[in-house]
Amino acid sequence: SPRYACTASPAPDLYNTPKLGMESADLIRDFKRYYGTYLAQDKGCASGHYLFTALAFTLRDRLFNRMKHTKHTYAESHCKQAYYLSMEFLMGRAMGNAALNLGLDKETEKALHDLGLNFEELIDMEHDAGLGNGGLGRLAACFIDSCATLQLPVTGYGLRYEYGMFKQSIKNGFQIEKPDHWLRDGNPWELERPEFTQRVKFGGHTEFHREHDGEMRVYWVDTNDVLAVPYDMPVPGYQNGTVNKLRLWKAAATDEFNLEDFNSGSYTEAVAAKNEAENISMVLYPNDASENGKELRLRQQYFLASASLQDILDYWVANHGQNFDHFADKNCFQLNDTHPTVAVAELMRLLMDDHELSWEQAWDITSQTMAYTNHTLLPEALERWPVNMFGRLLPRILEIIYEINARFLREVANHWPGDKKKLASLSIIEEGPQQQVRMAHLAIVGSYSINGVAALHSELLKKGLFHDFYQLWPHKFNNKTNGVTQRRWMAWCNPALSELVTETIGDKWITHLSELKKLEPYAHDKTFQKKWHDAKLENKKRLADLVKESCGVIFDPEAMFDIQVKRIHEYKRQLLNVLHVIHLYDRIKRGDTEGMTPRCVLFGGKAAPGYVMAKQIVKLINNVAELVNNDPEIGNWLKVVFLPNYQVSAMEVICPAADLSEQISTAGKEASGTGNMKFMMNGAITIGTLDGANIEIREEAGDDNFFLFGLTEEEVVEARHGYNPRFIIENDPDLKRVVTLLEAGHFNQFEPGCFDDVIGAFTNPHDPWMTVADFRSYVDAQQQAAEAYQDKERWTAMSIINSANSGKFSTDRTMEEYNNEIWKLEKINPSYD
Ligand code: B1N
Repeated sequence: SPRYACTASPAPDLYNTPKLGMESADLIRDFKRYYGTYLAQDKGCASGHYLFTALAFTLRDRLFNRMKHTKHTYAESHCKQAYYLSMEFLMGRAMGNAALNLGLDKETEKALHDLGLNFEELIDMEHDAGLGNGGLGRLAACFIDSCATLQLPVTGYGLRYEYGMFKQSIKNGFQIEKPDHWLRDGNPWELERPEFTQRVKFGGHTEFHREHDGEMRVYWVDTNDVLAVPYDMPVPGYQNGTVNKLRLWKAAATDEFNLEDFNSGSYTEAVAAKNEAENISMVLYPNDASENGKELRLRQQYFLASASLQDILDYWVANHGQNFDHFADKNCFQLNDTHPTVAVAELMRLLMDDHELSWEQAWDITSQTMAYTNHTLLPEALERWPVNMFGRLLPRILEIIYEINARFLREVANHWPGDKKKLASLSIIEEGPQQQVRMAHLAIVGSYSINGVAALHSELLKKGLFHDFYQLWPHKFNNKTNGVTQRRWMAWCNPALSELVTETIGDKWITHLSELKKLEPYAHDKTFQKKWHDAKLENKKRLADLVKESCGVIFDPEAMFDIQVKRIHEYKRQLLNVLHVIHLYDRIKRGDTEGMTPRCVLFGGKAAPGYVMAKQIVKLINNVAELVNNDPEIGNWLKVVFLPNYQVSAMEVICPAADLSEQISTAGKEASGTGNMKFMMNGAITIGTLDGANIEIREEAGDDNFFLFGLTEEEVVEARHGYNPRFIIENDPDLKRVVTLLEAGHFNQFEPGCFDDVIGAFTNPHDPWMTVADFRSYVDAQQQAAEAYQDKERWTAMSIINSANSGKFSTDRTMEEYNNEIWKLEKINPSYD
């Protein structure tokens, strides 16, 4: 593997220390010790892998010391703590962030330089920790970053997947998936903590026994247990001494699991059976915003919930014994969507069966500590588990859910006397040919707070999906508009812009993003504009290099960079973007280039492996790109690429380089979006619908600094009746030509019928995404954007104004709101020096 091959740089001289400041000298001392002694490398061949690892260990020492200290400070203060339970933490790379947050980025660069090494090259060695699908997983990563920076005592709990999000490559225009064995070369950022191993039960049955004291007790027996081994990853705050913890569970087989078979003479079969247990944390399910109902997924969810809660209860018992009187004042659990929601029933079980609390005591604690965040309205993402499967896998948990439901339905009956329909529609158990457990209902019944992730989304939850629950418990519902951390998404990934911003308004924006507002007075300042434009140009060159390397296509940095990167999904409407690209192609071919701006259109994103339509859209983008890029008549007017394997580290190069940010989902479908915020922060201008957080982005940027198009959510609902895409196509000559090209097979000349399904989808009167309905206003908005781009001063002013008004979209603000309105934690300063 090239990872272990000799690098261009020679091995560092281990015996000669350059004269440097204290910090750098310490870094060099530790780096050399890890490289030369711990990793036993010597002079001659330097391999990137060992250099990377030595530097990671050097930084990791500093992180773990602070992490220990932070933990002790929390323990001594007896503060309330919050736990963020999530099936996904899309962390990306850790090294650059660690150096920045430790305040060692400059020193590290200098120290390595003095050793003849290049920091950036080492940073590029790191595998992304791709333990998430997209927005939901990356949000969790930004949240814990902000909590550490705000010095909030918050711990993340997740799964240590052996295989993260698959690696995507493109062959013949089609997406190919390859496994992402991100741990193969070791993960220097984690620390195994076998002493905190937990045991998680599956299967078996329950038995009820009356004890000597006359109390009934429940025993869940004959189970197949799996061990949960924790691995801790440090989560550093920004230069404040706080390092919080992300605890990820790995599944391991118990020994007795194997023993039964062993004794019956099948030793090898017994050892092989380990797989069944260890499979639980093997792979991340790669479906964004859709559920597949597989039993292994439910196993994963229960494994996360049970291991995490047992860990937290052990910590409680170690400090308070079996007295749970103040447990609810000192703990709270934020559920990242319904994925960890089985925690509601698991906490009941642990408190009753293991800690001998009554139902009432356990329910008071559970319903005062659980809080649920909803991330989507799409019906295909709502989790439901067949009661049969649930009962087989988690019999005790199902009993508890039945009891929660029985008590809840009594409350419903009191609220709506005699209303059978309400009982059926609100019940946690869905009746029908196949009974199902509705996880969202369990989450709502069990939680004291329920929030959406952008203003519109939270309103739609109350109006639609959870309307009846809102009638019952209006006080539980609230909004928490998403954000992103400006440490990674500006300070780290956009050094050119960051330096300019800091030299202009100081560096407070790194922890107080609203400070960016102070840039607004410079929006029309010629000198400042020039510097802003130069920074953008530098970033565009960096992206052009990446595009050239991975797609073999030349992007002209002077052209408009028009970018849509996100999961491939019909509701996100990459298809609408392609139709516009085809429209531009058609205009150029007809010589109608008046008012046109040279554009480089970049697509990126993964399609879920089983999502056939999404994969065909990927193929269409690639076929259109192939034709456009190789047509001399098109020349520099238009370039189109599909950048393979879009991931966190790619976004770090992409978002600083964007001019135009595509946020074009069907209104009402994108709960929030967070890519939109990264682009805005880095000075891109949004072309978008009134959907999710776009609405708030436009409010902050001002109507003049946003290219709005498309139906509103209410208009979408309205326009569904009598929707006739064929009629619209016939009456719009531009669209008509686009569709004619597609139907003539112009983009699939040697692949007949290849796009029939795609064409069928957007021309169907039942197309839920209403692509054709928004085509005209989209094309018009694109034309406005093209014209605005030609006026360099105007565009640069718009760019500055967008960035200046992005303060709201920091997760620092989001976390302050979660804390003030849901968690109510006090900030703890570990004052580490
Ligand atoms: O969560 C993001 C939002 O910004 C996006 O708008 C939203 O689409 C995204 C099941 C999901 N919603 N639901 C999921 C992911 C994985 C899975 O297995 C659902 N992802 C979102 C952050 O709030």
